[in-house]
Amino acid sequence: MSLYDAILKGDAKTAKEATEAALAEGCDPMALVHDVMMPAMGEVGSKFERNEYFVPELLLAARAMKAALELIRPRLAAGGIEPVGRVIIGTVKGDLHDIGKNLVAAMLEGGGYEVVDLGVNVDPQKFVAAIKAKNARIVALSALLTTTMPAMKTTIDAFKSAGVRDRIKVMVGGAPVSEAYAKEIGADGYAKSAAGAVAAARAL
Ligand code: B1M
Repeated sequence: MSLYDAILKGDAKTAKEATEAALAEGCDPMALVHDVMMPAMGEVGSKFERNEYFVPELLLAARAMKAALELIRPRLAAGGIEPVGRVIIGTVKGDLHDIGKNLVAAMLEGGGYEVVDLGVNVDPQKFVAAIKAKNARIVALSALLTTTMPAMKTTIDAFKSAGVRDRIKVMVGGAPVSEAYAKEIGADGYAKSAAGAVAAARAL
């Protein structure tokens, strides 16, 4: 079974084996992510919209995608570059999607950033505490749901209330987020993709 089909069917074991085989054959890890894994997740999402898949199938597909990404992540992060700065990353409150956020974290690590990953469903106050404790210059917020995008604004507002907004640059991203939305909520940067996140962090 191909890696694409393994993710589509939620078969983590086969996804892992197919990824190992592709990497052993010399496939570019980033090409695997963009040309095979993300299209497979896209099809999973389309099936969900057509009521052919339900939440259990999404979970299985996510598990298969994560199994494959576990093998790819060290290669993305193996830049061997001196740390250029520290980034705090998390998926905003109410949102449990973390595959894209994990990819962004891996790309940032590969780009030489030290990444503090707060996980998913992160309360604004948890971001505030991390900013105070970790002396990071950039905070990266991810959201995958139209219903959790407003939590990005709530989080930025919490930075202002806590008096830490001026210490950091805020970068936002995730499938429903746009550059216009980033400006509207007062973020400093926006990236459409994981690779774009590295360029956005550098610009900030
Ligand atoms: Co959910 N889900 N989901 N889901 N899910 C979507 C997002 C959805 C589009 C599916 C659909 O209807 N077609 C839809 C959202 C619709 C909307 O908001 N309008 C949806 C829904 C509705 C839901 C639930 C509400 C379903 C329900 O319970 N009825 C529920 C919500 C739970 C919650 O969060 N509170 C839910 C749950 C789940 C699972 C938990 C089952 C699972 C997630 C598991 C996990 O992440 N550990 C899941 C999955 C897997 C998906 C889909 C199928 C795949 C998401 C994914 O991983 N994509 C998704 C449909 C889709 O995307 N086609 C869907 C691959 C990933 C690499 O891409 O995350 O876009 P992405 O990340 C990209 C960019 O966006 C960007 O870089 C990444 C790589 O290039 N990026 C950033 C991301 N963050 C960034 C931050 C940056 C910069 C770039 O800077 C800071």
